[in-house]
Parts: sequence; structure tokens; C-alpha cells
Amino acid sequence: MTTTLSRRRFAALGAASAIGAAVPLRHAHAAEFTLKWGTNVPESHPLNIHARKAAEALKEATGGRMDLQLFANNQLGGDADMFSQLRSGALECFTLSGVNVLSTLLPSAAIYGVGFAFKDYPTLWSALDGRLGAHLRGQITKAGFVVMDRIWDNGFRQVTTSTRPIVQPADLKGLKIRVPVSALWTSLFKSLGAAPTGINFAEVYSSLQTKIVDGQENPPAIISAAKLYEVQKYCSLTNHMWDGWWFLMNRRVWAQIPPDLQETFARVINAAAMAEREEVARQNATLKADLAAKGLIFNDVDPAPFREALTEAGFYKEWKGKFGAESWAILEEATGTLG
Ligand code: X2X
Repeated sequence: MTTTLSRRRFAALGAASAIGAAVPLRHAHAAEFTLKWGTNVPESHPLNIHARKAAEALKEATGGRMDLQLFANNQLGGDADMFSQLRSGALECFTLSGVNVLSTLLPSAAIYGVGFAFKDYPTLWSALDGRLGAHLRGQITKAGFVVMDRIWDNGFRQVTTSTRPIVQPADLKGLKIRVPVSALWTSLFKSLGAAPTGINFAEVYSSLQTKIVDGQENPPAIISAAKLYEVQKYCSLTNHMWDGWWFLMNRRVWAQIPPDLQETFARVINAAAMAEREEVARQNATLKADLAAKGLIFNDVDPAPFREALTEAGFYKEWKGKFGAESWAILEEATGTLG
């Protein structure tokens, strides 16, 4: 079988060079490197749209030597499952939140998710494509993973509920709200007086539907892709934190890939991340009208009293202590003084 394939490949090469054309080898043989990529959001989310485009671009750029197979929407299991598959090598690539699962192994990865830290995208991207991002990727690398340079955009997060709009911190009091499985997220909402429960994204729709929780928080692109408007009534524009996905690979898998292909891979993935950021920004700007038409009731939120409530609850002080003075200083270099 192998002989037949390589002979065919040889013949194809000969034919192509004889007519001086680009080698149309892409589908003539199986890929040398087949990599599975798991994501935790529905197919229609820009993360998956651009993941599929990246897979095409990679096939093209490597003449079919690399095949990236997307498993979107928690097909391989929830975040915790995919993370352990990544660590064992059963899953080669996983885009995951630094604040969510990654922080269960590497607590310092959560730092960009500190409540109300970033005020807008320009501040955020200059930090994550700059010194803060480099600092975090250094820690992720030390923890044993390969991480691509560009973080993918999930977005600024908004609180949705089935019960009431959130205008003041007092409106969060006692609210049963789903948060990702993460100490920082739980602490943020506890400090604001809510009753948070850590649940993997795979179970969010059903836990809202069955009223295990009354609220959740995510950016518009996810509220839309996961159809959370079907089980939620209010969307309060709290912008309480930003989150994104680092593209992580299993280190042993990466080490088997020759340097030229590694370089092509990184170039294609990072370019796709930049295109995904543009698409998410576009959606987050235009989706409000669309979601309102589907029945979600929106309200604006002044972040100042929320920030004050967090300061009073000792939230910033506690997390500065946990992350350490050095990392906190790098964060504040971008955000200004917190707390
Ligand atoms: O779990 C979530 O809410 C999600 C999809 O936004 C994350 O990946 C953190």
C-alpha cells in the first residue's frame, strides 16, 4: 500500500514538473500529520468558522502534508475532558480559556480575567499581543504546552438572566449564576454577592433550561451561537471581564513535526486568529439588534459601582496576593491601577 502510494506520488511529481505546473498533490496521498482540534462552542461561532478556514489554508500551504480536523461544540467532551486529552496526547490541539480550565492547572494563566480590568479592545490587544501575553505564554510553555502567539477572541462578557436585569451590584444578590469552572470566576461573582456555580459550557443551555441556574455570562457571539436567548430574558451589558482562547498543543506531538511545517502551522493558525478577532468584533457590534429581535431585553450598565463593590469586598487585594506582585504589575501596566 505504502509503495503504491509513494510510486503514485512520484509519478504525479514527474508529470507536474514536466508541464511546469504547481504540484496538484494535495489529495494524492494521506497526510503525514493528522491533528485533531477540539473547541467548546457551537459550529456557527467565528472560532469554528476560522478554524475550518485555517484547516483549508494549512492543507494548501503544506501540499496536503498536514491535516487539521476540527471537533467543534464539545464533541470530544467538555472542557475538563478535552484538557486531559490534550495533556495525554489523545487530543493534539485545544483552544481553551486561560481563566477557565487552564487555570485549574496553572492558576497564573487567569490573570487577564480579573474583573473590570480591561476597558476596551485596544488596551486588551496591546497587552495580550505585548508584554502580558509574552509573560503568560512563558508560563504556559513552562507548564509543558506549546502555545501559539495570538490568542483568539471570545469577547467581553455580559450577564444574562431569566429573572431580572442587572443594573446595580445589589441586583446580583443571591442570583444563581453559572460560571465556568474556575476559582477567579467564582470569586468575582461571590464578591459581588451572587451565588455562582461552576459548570462546563457543554451543560450551560440545559442548566438554564431546567433552572438549575437562573443566569450565565458570555459575550454576544456565544449567546447567539448557543441560542441562549431561548432560555434567557435579560442581557445586561456589564462587560465585567474579557476572555479568549489560547491555541494549545501537546508538546510531544509538536516535537514530531519538522521545523518547516511547524513554522507554516504557526503562521496559518496565528493569521486565522487575527481574522477571527475581526469577525467577533463585527458580531459583538451588530448582534445586539439581532438578539433583541429574538426577545432579549438589553440594558446598559455603569461599571463604577461594581468595581467599588469588588474593591470593598477585598477582591483585587486577594487576587493581587494570589497572582503575585510581578504578574500584577505587568497587568496594571496595561490596565492602570486596579482596586
Ligand atoms: O465556558 C464558557 O462560558 C466559554 C465558552 O465562554 C469559555 O470558554 C470560557
